[in-house]
Amino acid sequence: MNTKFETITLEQNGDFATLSVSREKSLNALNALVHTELKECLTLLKDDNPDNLRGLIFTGAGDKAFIAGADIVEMSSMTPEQAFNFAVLGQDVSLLFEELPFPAIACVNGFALGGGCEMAMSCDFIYATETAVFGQPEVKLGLIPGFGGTQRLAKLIGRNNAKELIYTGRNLKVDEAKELGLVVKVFATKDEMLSAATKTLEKINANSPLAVSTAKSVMNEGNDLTITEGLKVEAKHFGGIFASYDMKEGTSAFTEKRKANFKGE
Ligand code: DAK
Repeated sequence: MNTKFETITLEQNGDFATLSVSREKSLNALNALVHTELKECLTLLKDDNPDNLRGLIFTGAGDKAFIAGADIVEMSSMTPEQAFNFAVLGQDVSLLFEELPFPAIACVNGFALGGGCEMAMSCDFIYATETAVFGQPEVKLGLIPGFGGTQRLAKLIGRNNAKELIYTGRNLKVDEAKELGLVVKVFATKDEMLSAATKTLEKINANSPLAVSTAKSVMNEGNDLTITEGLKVEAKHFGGIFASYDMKEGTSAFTEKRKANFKGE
């Protein structure tokens, strides 16, 4: 696929790829071009997946920041119409991470503020370095979170914790983020984090890709439903997967005491 972007990079490594926001001088702040390129790249991965990827690592260039938020310089001169278009674009990108047919791990190396924290939360889960700092400081700028922060943060760490963070706009060090369940694992260096994320993707990829992708979409769909509605969605997909090659292969391999050879079909 076309990997020639100005503000992001996509590097494939076997079954997986690493997607990085690459505006190190501005601490990888999200401007309209970053969003446009992320949207183009993620749409292609979601719809065509030309390289048959099975997992994505999402990170920021350098060691100082994952993403220090939406680009405040660009936002400061936006008209209401441009701000609306910017919001829609950012929300589209956040939804695309959820709609990818394979897992996406956010690897947070440094500041993940505002839109950066929101993009990390759009991935399936978050790994972070010891230097990672999270926060939704929008109210300090006279804004509110606009790429899903008011919704996703509350679902991830509970409404009261999310309100305290969003109303104060305070930063959160990695230990507290881990304690609250925002971060799953913490690593000493970026390299250690990226190699652990690759190992996690390898472990996931040893399972049925179809089952993993179905679990992802059922869990994301259930996030917006009542428990009764969510269980109906689960039952529908649980039944549907019985028609798959992978289900037959996985259960046969168990009874034949051999390793399953999944195809993702
Ligand atoms: N935007 C633009 N440039 C940024 C930036 C940002 N968010 N964050 C940092 N930079 C730039 C700095 O201006 C500086 O540029 P130069 O002066 O070198 O040209 C360079 O990156 C290095 O930053 P610092 O010199 O400030 O570095 P420090 O180590 O001193 O401080 C910092 C690091 C992360 C604490 C600090 O840079 C900082 O506070 N940055 C802003 C963090 C922030 O407030 N982020 C949240 C942005 S608000 C919406 C949808 C979504 C959103 C809004 C609306 N709609 C629905 C419409 C989302 C809003 C946000 O994300």
